[in-house]
Amino acid sequence: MKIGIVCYPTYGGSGVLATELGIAMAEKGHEVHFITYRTPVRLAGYHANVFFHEVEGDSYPLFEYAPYDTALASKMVDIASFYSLDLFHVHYAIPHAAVAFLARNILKNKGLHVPFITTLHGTDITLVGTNKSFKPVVEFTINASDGVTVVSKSLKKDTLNSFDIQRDIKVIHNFVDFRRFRKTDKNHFKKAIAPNGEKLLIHTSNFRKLKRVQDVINIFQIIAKEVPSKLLLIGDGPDRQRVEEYCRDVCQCIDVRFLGRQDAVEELLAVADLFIMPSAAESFGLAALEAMACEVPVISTNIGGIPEVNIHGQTGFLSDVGDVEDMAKNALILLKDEEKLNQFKQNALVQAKKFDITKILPAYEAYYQEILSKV
Ligand code: GMT
Repeated sequence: MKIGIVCYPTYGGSGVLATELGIAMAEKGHEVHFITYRTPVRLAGYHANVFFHEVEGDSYPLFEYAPYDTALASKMVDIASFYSLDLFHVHYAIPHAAVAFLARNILKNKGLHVPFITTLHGTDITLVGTNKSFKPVVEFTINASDGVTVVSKSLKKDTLNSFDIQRDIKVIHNFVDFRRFRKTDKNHFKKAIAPNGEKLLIHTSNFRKLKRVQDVINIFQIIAKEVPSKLLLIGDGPDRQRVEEYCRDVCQCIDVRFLGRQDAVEELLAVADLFIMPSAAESFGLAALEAMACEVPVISTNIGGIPEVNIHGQTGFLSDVGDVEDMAKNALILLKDEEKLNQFKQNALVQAKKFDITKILPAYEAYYQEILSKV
């Protein structure tokens, strides 16, 4: 198949998943064309069968903002026509589903039938999508897509509850690539970070408000009073500065390291004891899955799709959003009992294997075929 993938190229989960999916499809022999405004962060290096097409929006004195949607639609039409694409797979509804709808209609007018599949990832439904500035367009374009997938059962429920949906929606969970995310021997790292055998806690996110990174600091504060520990915070985003200042105020940042964006996050996960995810919204929790693949149990909230990944009392623990005492208490149960911690580490790996890319990829491939068979 010749597949056009449209996604955000940034550190967000939707862009990460879209990129990993595209690369895996290309490795299976499909021709994959990424169409977006910058090289996606996980598209490092050369991959046979992978093309990248940058969307360039020219500025003009009349535009306050360059009209990205129009530039993207034009690029999609150009690439689909020149490379004879079979289908588009667009990730994150806003604005990609509406743009794909436009591109599909322009191509149809030229006698080309290029269907599009929309994958809903989370905040395009739960936060941004229901904003009245976007809702009518999101609802219309979900219904007008040739195929729609969501990344969890929870997100499917949210979509059906928030919009008037007149079509099937297929659940295809997030996945993890074990060639990259697995426990490796990085003990020299551990010695450098935790020289006295302290426990190592880790959080990765894009530091948006809904990630509640300040809760991570508060959880850590409680834990560190009872068990010698270190905390690594990986990532960057709008809340980083505020949280770093808060951290300086409450604990002078002793034992807490802000590492910013890290490409080799799996090397840090490989030495971690617990992953902390106190999010207020999470359609799936890809970062938690990547941690579990590296044998790191997860202390998280019970929101959205997280319970489909992190099993309470087996692979970690679930708490209500904002209940930092409960999350700290749960973390301490594991940190104070080496045998239990090791059991949870093993359970986390077993659970993560259910989401191995080699199991999830065929579901996407079959769905592509199903949509193409209807054209
Ligand atoms: O929250 C992020 O980091 C980015 C966001 C996105 O849409 O780009 O991620 C969403 O998609 C991921 C991949 O499908 C999911 O694993 C995340 O749970 C989801 N984030 C939210 O729902 C907040």
